[in-house]
Amino acid sequence: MNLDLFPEPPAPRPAWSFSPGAVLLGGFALDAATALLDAMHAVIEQAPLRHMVTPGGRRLGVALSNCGPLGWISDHRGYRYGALDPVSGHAWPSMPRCFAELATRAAAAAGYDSFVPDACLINRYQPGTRLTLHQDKNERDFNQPIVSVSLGMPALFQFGGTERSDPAQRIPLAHGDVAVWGGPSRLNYHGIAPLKERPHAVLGAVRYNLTLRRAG
Ligand code: MD6
Ligand code: FE
Repeated sequence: MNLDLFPEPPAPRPAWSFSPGAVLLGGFALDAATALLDAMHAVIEQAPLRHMVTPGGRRLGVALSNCGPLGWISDHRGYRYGALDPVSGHAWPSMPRCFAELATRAAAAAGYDSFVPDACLINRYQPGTRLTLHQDKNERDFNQPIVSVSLGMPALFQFGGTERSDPAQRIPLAHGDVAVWGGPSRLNYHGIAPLKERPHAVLGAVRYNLTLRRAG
């Protein structure tokens, strides 16, 4: 019998490699999720989530913010990293220690030693939000991996090859999952399929993604 006082723990999902140099660590962030969310909410109180504009004039469906010494920015001039929040004119909020520690541990678990992030993008998705296929190539050193933490509603990660037209795998991402990728997959195209409305028990109809990078 399963009394409510002792709910079944989620079935462990092992780590698996979905492409050379790319590893999905199932549930790796579950133990830290409450601390990560508290810290994230403190960051977005200082640097609110906003819809940036692409160089082509399109409004991004994902709402985003940043913390750490560098933040990712999109505007009519292009995509880049910058030290200042263009909305406030102030430095981005500092990176919470629990973000950096989790990123270093996850990178090591995926085979990337001594990863120290200097930028964290915070992305918010709502039902229907998608992220079209793109490459992450605004960082200086492509030898550094990226650590990506999923919180809240589940999503389908589309993961292609180095050409936009390459076929894409579809990888389910759940609350607490951490994807680490680098090496031969570092410049592969990827995106998020339009989010279905499958509310998370605690967060509701929202998904947050933290991507931790070495940008500078
Ligand atoms: C997301 N992630 O999971 C979007 N990029 O919401 C990304 O675009 C991404 O997860 C580089 C590496 C890992 C990622
Ligand atoms: Fe990306």
